[in-house]
Amino acid sequence: MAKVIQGEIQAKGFKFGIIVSRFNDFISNRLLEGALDALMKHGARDADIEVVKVPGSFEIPFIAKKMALAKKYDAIVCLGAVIRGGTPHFEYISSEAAKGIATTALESGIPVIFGVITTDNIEQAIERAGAKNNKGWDAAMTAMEMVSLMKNLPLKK
Ligand code: INI
Repeated sequence: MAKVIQGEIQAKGFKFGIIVSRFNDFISNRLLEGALDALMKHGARDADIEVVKVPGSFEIPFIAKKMALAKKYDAIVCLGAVIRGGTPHFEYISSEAAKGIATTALESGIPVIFGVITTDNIEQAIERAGAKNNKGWDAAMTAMEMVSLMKNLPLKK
């Protein structure tokens, strides 16, 4: 039987940075609530979490890179809501946010989690930021699993 390596979903002993976009904050604040709820319910303490607010999702990668390179956090959770309007703006913002977040994770070596929702309309955004289905909660769950997986990987630094 091959050895299977995976992470557990628990926050105890880890430090988390959360970056949240203020644009569409009626949605992104709900994502933040979901993420904080997930972390606290899995053993995080207030002192282990820092929340940084940025103007829009486009600004997330810049701050994510700064925070990741500071080596202060075990994982960074990025939260935002990009809602499609009638212009190509949506495509630029969502693709730069996704690309920048992925690049930051690869370059820094710490998990940087994509919790930016991209939707066609407000209704879809509300649906993904609710009490039952909350992408902020999901992003925090992914962050916890990834930090634990990093610890369990049998690799030298
Ligand atoms: N930022 C978002 O996070 N979501 C959006 O839907 C959005 N729209 O639609 O424009 C948005 N724009 C602001 C953008 O992220 C930057 O803050 C701005 O372009 C300045 O760089």
